[in-house]
Amino acid sequence: MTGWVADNAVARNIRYVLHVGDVVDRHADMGEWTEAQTAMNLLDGEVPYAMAVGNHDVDGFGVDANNRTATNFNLRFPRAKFACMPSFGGSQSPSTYDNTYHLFSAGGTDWMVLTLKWAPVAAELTWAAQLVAANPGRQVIIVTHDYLLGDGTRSAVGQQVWNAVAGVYPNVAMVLSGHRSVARRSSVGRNGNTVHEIMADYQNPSQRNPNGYLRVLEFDPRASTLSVRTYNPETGTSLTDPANQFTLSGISFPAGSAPSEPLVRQALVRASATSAHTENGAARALDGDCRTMWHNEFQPATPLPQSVTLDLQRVHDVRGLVYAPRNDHTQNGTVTAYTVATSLDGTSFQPAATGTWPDDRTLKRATWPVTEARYVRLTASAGHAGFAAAAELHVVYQPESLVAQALMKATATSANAEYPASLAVDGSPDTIWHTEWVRPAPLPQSITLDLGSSQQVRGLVYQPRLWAADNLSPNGIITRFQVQVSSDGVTFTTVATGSWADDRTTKGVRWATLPARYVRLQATAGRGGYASAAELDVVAGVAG
Ligand SMILES: [Ca+2]
Ligand SMILES: [Ca+2]
Repeated sequence: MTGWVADNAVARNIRYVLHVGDVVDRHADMGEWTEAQTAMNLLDGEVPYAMAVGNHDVDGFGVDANNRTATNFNLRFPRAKFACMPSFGGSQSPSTYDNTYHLFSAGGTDWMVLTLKWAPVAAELTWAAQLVAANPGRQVIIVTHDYLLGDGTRSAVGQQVWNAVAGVYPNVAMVLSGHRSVARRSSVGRNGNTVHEIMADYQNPSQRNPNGYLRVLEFDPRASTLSVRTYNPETGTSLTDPANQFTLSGISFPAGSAPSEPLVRQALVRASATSAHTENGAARALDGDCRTMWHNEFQPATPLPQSVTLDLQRVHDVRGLVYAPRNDHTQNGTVTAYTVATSLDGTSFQPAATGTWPDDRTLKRATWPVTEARYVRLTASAGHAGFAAAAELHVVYQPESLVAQALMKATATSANAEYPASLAVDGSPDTIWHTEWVRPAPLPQSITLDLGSSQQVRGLVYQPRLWAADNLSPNGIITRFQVQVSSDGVTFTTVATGSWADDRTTKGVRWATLPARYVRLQATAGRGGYASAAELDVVAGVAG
């Protein structure tokens, strides 16, 4: 389930993962916690996530209804792991991850996700109410375990949450819950705003189906809708009845004012350092865990400056770096003077930003004008006690503008009848173009995109076919390619040649901006001797 989310994160623009609680069935069974931890860890460095504590997750479950301490939940999902994430807002208790809030911007709207522990007590509800009131510019999604009953009315606990928070403030958009079964309602809050209350819980001890379902919530700001699908990545099946697949209209997407900070997924970045202590390699700054860090060698000490170089593995339009210092028993290594440089080739670096940061534990940022780069290098010229360390590093990018797929026509030199070229530009990562295999067409084969008119173009984004339960084949992942462009569809000029990793991650290539109406991707090598593509996009506009 979480593996599917990670695999689909870029292709589907998945911004957050929300767990409605009951991480385990038996809170005292550490084997269950280990399994849950292994599953959730697949999201580390991929997609940020928020988790609500369920009744099965607390120490008193089945024994003492008043004991709501969640010892093992906090042992396996400790606040300290998540505290330095850019979207982590804070928690009700400074020491637990029981009630948390998360801030991010998506689709032009500022959001707040608020997790409330199962059956929140008065102090927790007050904390939540104050937060919602203090953030009137944010649309709030409350995630709490017990809220609705199977008939769509609120449970006693749910009614308390409604009375204290969900029904009180005009900026509450929805309440997501689990605990029982499937139900939903839309209510009007005290201020006239619509609050969508949605429960989803798929549990059945005797059979895999209906277990293993997740909800995919797709927000469409242009249509003001929220589409909800229910999908099982293990079986590849969806539940399509109206209780499990529906579209809510009239969703409010007010324009946000918080600075948007799109981050390159850390899991796709590779890091190297000029110096690292054995236990503190550069990759520790990209693992989605605030407790681990890159640290320059200190046995024996290596003098500053030292640097970490991040390889984004493809060119992005980058404009910033977020630096999380260590947050443990010492501040040794907190970077206080820095330089950032960027590079297209990993050899020639241009300075992007230089400055100083306060010697404390807060998140730091460096920003610079948007520039094309595959490599971002942070050099620490001064640090606490003469060391350099980083708990986490994130690269901020500017989403590239893409040529509208709706205006494109795609043709290919070879295509299986059920996998035509048009499926590479239909906006769905689930559908693919694939070269013929009934009578295999040997590579090279190519797909040509007619943009409909001449455009300024500077790159191509290639989404290989994704993992799908009903089709595990990786055949056709393009591993060596050429890109050619043309103004008339007859004479083509090669603008890029290269290779891509033989995996399902989103790939790209850039070239110097030029006008073209036709863009052709020629596959010179591909998995199994085939070529396929789930989606192709053309990067429009001028670099920078
Ligand atoms: Ca780390
Ligand atoms: Ca497609």
